[in-house]
Amino acid sequence: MLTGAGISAESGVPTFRSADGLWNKFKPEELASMAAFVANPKMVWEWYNWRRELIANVKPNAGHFAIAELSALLPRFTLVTQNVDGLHALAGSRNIVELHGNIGRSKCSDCGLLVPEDCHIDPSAIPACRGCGGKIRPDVVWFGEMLDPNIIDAAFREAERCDLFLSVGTSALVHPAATLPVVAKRHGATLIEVNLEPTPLSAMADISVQGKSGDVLPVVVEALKRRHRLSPSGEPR
Ligand code: BJW
Ligand code: ZN
Repeated sequence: MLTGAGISAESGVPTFRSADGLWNKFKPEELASMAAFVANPKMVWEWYNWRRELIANVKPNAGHFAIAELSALLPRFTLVTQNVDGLHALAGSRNIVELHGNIGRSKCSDCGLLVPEDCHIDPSAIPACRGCGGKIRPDVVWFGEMLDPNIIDAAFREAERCDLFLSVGTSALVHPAATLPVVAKRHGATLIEVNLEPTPLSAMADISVQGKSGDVLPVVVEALKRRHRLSPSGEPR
């Protein structure tokens, strides 16, 4: 399963590319890239602090909880999320692969050393890494940066061997994440998409449902439970 910003929209987290999205005033590369951080680290940290605060004050929604239920019901389940908000974990999902990092963590922009504790960063006085003196940045994946090879390899392995791939709330524009459903489909998986609007995936999906994930996913979970006659332990009845 792959999720994107749309799954958190009903929790009040703005998406990236919708009309009222996070990128409205800026192009993605103007904030989520190393070039932006080098040119204006204060602005980039102000933006991340604003988002950290927003995320700290929201809760998982019915879509997150439906996915958590699915993760408990199915014996083999992997949730690959592009989101950095940690709401899937809060909802109780298991086996989460965070492709683009986590906004709650910080790391050194030079050597990658993780800041051990959650800390507030003052954009006017960005702390230096205790290992090498580099500037501290959010531990997320920016445009032009490699994803953690172990993480992306694990995601592709799961896409290749799954029977059913759900793509939920993603515009399917950002790679390599957007390649995962294509790979799953090529390897014979059934592809189901849930999104408010059509995406580049819609034409190849076996089922493309247009609607809010918080409305659609609980229905999908109930249907899967009925179809596979799963007991709460995930074993066939
Ligand atoms: C709802 C809803 C509701 C709303 N219910 N639905 C191949 C082809 C072309 C380009 C590339 C390529 N491979 C790599 C690239 C370059 C680039 C890229 O993909 N560019 C494209 C934009 C063209 N990729 C990269 O740079 C990646 N790195 C990489 O590939 O490295 C390789 C490399 C090799 C050698 C040298 C160097 C590098 C890294 C990508 C990192 C993306 N980072 C961000 C920021 C993360 C940190 C942060 O959050 O601040 O990740 S950008 C942003 O986009 C964020 C998201 O995770 C990601 C995806 O967005 P998402 O989740 O799809 O959100 P939206 O807003 O786009 O869509 C929301 C959807 O929800 C909409 O469709 C709505 O309709 C829907 N929706 N409400 C259901 N209630
Ligand atoms: Zn460092």
